[in-house]
Amino acid sequence: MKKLTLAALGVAGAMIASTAMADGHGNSTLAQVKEKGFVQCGVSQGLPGFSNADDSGNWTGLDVDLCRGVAAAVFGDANAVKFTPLSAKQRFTALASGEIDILSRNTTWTMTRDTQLGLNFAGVNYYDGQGMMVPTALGVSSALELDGANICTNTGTTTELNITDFFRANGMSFNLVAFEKADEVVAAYDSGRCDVYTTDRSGLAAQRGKLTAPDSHMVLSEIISKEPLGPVVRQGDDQWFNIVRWTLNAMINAEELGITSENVNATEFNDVSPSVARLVGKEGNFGEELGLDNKWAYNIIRQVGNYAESYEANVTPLGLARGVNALWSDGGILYAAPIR
Ligand SMILES: N[C@@H](CCC(=O)N[C@@H](CS)C(=O)NCC(=O)O)C(=O)O
Repeated sequence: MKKLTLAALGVAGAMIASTAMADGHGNSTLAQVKEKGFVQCGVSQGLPGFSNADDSGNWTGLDVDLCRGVAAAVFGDANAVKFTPLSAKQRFTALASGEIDILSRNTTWTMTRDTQLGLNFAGVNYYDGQGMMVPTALGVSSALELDGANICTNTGTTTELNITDFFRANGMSFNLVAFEKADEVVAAYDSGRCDVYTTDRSGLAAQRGKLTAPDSHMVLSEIISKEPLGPVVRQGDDQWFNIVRWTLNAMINAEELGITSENVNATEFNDVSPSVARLVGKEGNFGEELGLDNKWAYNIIRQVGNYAESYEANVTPLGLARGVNALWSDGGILYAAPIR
């Protein structure tokens, strides 16, 4: 397996990506995945609610479910997936080199990541924004009171860039204390080395439980950035891009149509609306056109669930309400293109 530096990717990302996609024999990602019998999914090193392994190595989370959904769509088996834990710094190289088939790791879609790395974002599965956590004992109520603060965060993230912008824009000084591993960031903040822990607000909610005294910390009200988080694939393989994109769309559309892991089975026997018939493969050739079985979305919903089921099982326990991640029809901004 080739090891690539990000600098190399910046120069020749697209070329590297198409080499990795074609595997030297002209095989598509779908063909390679089918041949090995599983999807290799890049995830975080442990972020409760999004991608987190228990003591027996079972992965759960919203990002994990997206990968299980792709496995269900491709193999009819949501367990035909293996997970590669990656730090923020390692993640893009792992995808570009072909070590993983999908990156589903609370990764923010930005313009340079789209244009410089030979990668494509297949959609957004969680709309987030960057926040700041402080010990309640620090006695501040606004980020604008943080002049001169020591700030803990992860390297290789948008977080580092946004916090720099925020402090500069507000004429404040700060000292960045950055680590590659998220657990090192948490440990440093917990030990009092930093006044502030900054990351995506979902990350703050997820990591808070790892602190010695979670209730002695507060998240400030300021949201200093847009962090649209979503799954990423290599450029140059539109079929695989579509499979990932439509797996996400199928989960969101299933929620909108009221189809769940519990009731999808009944769609086989009962009359259903034309939209539901297309989703579950009773009508049309939507699966075949993706290179899959027409039951692709049926299998995703039956085995993994719709977006709401995944959100409620994984993200709701962190205390994060649906908010902007509600469906457009419920006042949020989740809006999946239709299956037709
Ligand atoms: N969304 C941001 C931040 C992603 C990030 O790496 N966040 C850290 C802090 S929440 C993280 O995922 N930690 C978990 C880990 O490294 O396993 C990005 O794409 O750059």
